[in-house]
Order: sequence, then C-alpha cells, then structure tokens
Amino acid sequence: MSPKLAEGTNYKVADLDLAPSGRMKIDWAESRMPVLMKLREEHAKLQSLKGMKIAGCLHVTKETAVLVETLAAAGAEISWSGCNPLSTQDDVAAALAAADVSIFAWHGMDTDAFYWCIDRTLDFGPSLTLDDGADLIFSVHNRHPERIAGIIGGTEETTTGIHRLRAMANDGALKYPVIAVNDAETKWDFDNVYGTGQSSIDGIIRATSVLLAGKNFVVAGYGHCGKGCAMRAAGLGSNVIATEVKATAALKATLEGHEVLPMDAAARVGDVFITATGMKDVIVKRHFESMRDGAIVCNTGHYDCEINIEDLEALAVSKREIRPSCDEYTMADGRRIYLLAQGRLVNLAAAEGHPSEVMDMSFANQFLSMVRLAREGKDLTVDVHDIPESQDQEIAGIKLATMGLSMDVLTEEQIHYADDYAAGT
Ligand code: RBV
Repeated sequence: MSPKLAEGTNYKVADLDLAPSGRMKIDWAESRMPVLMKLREEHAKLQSLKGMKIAGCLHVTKETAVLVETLAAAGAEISWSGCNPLSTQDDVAAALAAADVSIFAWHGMDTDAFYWCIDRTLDFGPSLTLDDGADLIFSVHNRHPERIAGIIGGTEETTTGIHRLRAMANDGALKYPVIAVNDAETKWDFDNVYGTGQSSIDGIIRATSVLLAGKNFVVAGYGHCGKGCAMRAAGLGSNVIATEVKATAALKATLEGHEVLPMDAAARVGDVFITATGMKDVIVKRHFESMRDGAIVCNTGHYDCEINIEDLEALAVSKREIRPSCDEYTMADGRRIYLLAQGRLVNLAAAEGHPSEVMDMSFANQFLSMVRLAREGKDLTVDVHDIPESQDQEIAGIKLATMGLSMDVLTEEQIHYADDYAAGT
C-alpha cells in the first residue's frame, strides 16, 4: 500500500491536511439535508443508538459524512470504509478522521486494500452493518463468519446489493436480517432516478466537457437509474437510444419518446454510452469493434463489470489518460474510444455522487432502519425486509415541510368514500 497515506490507530486516509476542505463540504451538505438534520436533533436527545457498534461500507462522500455524524450523534460507535475504490472523497475522509471517526478509505485504492479496509471495520465487533453493494455483508459471511453471532442485522443501500441478498436469503445462506433501504419509495423513486440522472450526466461532463446536444446518447438498461439518465440527457438535447432485455422496460422507453435498439445496432451509431443494468458484459468486443471514432463509454451501475474492459484493452494498440477520469484507447484502425472512470460508477468516480437533496431521503431511510434494527432487530426473521410504508410517508412529509410545501387532507367523508364498495355511479 502507498506509504504516502496517513495512518492512525483508528484510521487510514490519504492526507489529514485535507480535513478543513472536507469539513466545509460536510457543512454544505448539512445545509441541504434537512430531514437527516432533524432526525439528528431528535435522536441525539433520545440516544436511540447508544451501545450500537455500526460498521459501514458506503461511498465516502460529504452526504455520507452527514449520515455518519448523525449515527454518531444518536450514540452509535462507528467504523467506516468506502464501497468503491474510486468513490472516496479524500478531504471528506480526512475530516471524519480528524473528528475521531474510525475510517479506512482513500481514493484510488486497489482491491486488496479495499478488502483490508472492510476487515478493519470489523475489528471492533459490530452489532449492525450498513452496506452499499453488500461487500461488507459478504465479507462477514464468507471471510469472517465468527462475527455473525454478534450482529443484530444490517441494511443495504442499492439495487444490485438487494438482488444478491434476496438470492442469498432464498438459498438460506443469509445469516442475519437485512433491511432493503433501496426498496423504500423515498429512496428508489428519487435517488435512483433524479440522483443518478443528474450525477451521471455531471460525471460525463466533468470527465469530457463534451456538448450533449445533438449526440446519440445510448442508455443500456431502462430501470430507474437508466430512466433518470435518459431523462436528463434528453433534456440537454441528446437523442436517447435505450437498450433493454425486458419487454416492459423497452416499451416504457419507447413511450417516453426514446428509440429502442439492440446494443449491436446502438453500438454503431452511439456517441455516448452509459450502462445502468446491474449485469455483466453489456458492452463487449464486437460492440467496441463497431463503434464510431470518438465514442465515449461509461458505467453508472454498482460494479465495474458492465463494460468488458479486458476486451477494450485487448483491441487497443495504445492507451493514454487524456483528461482526469478519461482514458483514450486507440484501435488498430485509428478509431479512438474513450472510457470514463475506468468503467466504475461515473457519477461517484468522476463527479461527487448524487446531490445532497436526494441523499437526504436515502440516508434518512438508512438512519431510521438502523434505529429500527437497534430496537427490534432481535425479533426480525433472517430475511430481507422492506421498509414500512409509514417510514416513507414520515420522510416525505418532513421533506415537503422543509421545502415549505403543504398538501391537502382528506375529510372524514372522503376517507369513508375510499373504502365504500356500495358507492357506484
Ligand atoms: N450514492 N451515494 C451518493 N452522494 O453519497 N451518491 C450515490 C452520495 C449511492 C446511491 O444511493 C446508490 O444507491 C449507490 O450510491 C450506488 O452505489
């Protein structure tokens, strides 16, 4: 590991001198995360997480720092790592270390260091785990099963992680209860759509500064994340092409006004490609072979397997980093293909991740799920559990109020009407 890193008994980060800049970013995020800050105020008084030891594995961003400090304010002891080798904001990690949070994360780490960091967060014997992508839960189950007995439960932030955990639960391989934070309406319907949409475009623009108007913008996967990217690219004047394997999703993309093509056809005409599928090998050798000169390729899915980078490397006769987060690969016939953020989440590796305003709701769900696990985790069955509808309404209600917006309220008569099966024409 790099000798340049700053290391103490409870931290390993890039450079502690970056802490003041990180603290300013955290202050900025706090000012845009009113729901989480309200929960912090309430639960600091209640000390709802007192006695809990939380190991977390989630992108070290300014928003995550607000979550970490909210968990700590509610009485929890924390140990944290990043959930992607390229998503850590080093100044934020330094600010957390300087505030005496146990944290092991730096930008640009290799895979060995990635798992070393996760392992360090298990050293204090966590009672709760908080995941984004399930690498921490997998590490507990596969490499540190001795820790399972001490763990009450865990949470999972993202779609890909939930898929894997449900598969694990179905196989009987899951050993403690997990709450599916991703599946809360106040998470997937906002974070995955508007968060991914804006931050992915932000990453593409920071890495390339290209004009998106008039470009053929290929979105692989028209789930919530793909839909967000498509919506924002269309808003900037791109001609959006969606690729899909699911008929209903392809149909939705068409009715939203996008073209739908198989990737084999899209590869020939695309200017910018973004993968948002959660599946491996979405863009492979034959696609690179047919791409136009200057094509830009990136991914916003959790893992870096959607674009087959080995294929691209094998086809290229030369490679150079032409701009930060932008590698130029030149093919034997002279065509150049640009890969952003090494195929990792472009929104977090080339930009700052989702804006604070959406993470406010996602992390309010994380926070309340941790409180629920602390209170009733011992009574939950070993399975993947949904977030109660009441939690969604509570979070959305606080969000609306902090935005100065109000709603209508049903009258008694209307409530009765809603269930009145005798009422007809
Ligand atoms: N994500 N976090 C951020 N700014 O902290 N941005 C995105 C942030 C999360 C998001 O909730 C998504 O589910 C996950 O990253 C994908 O790894």
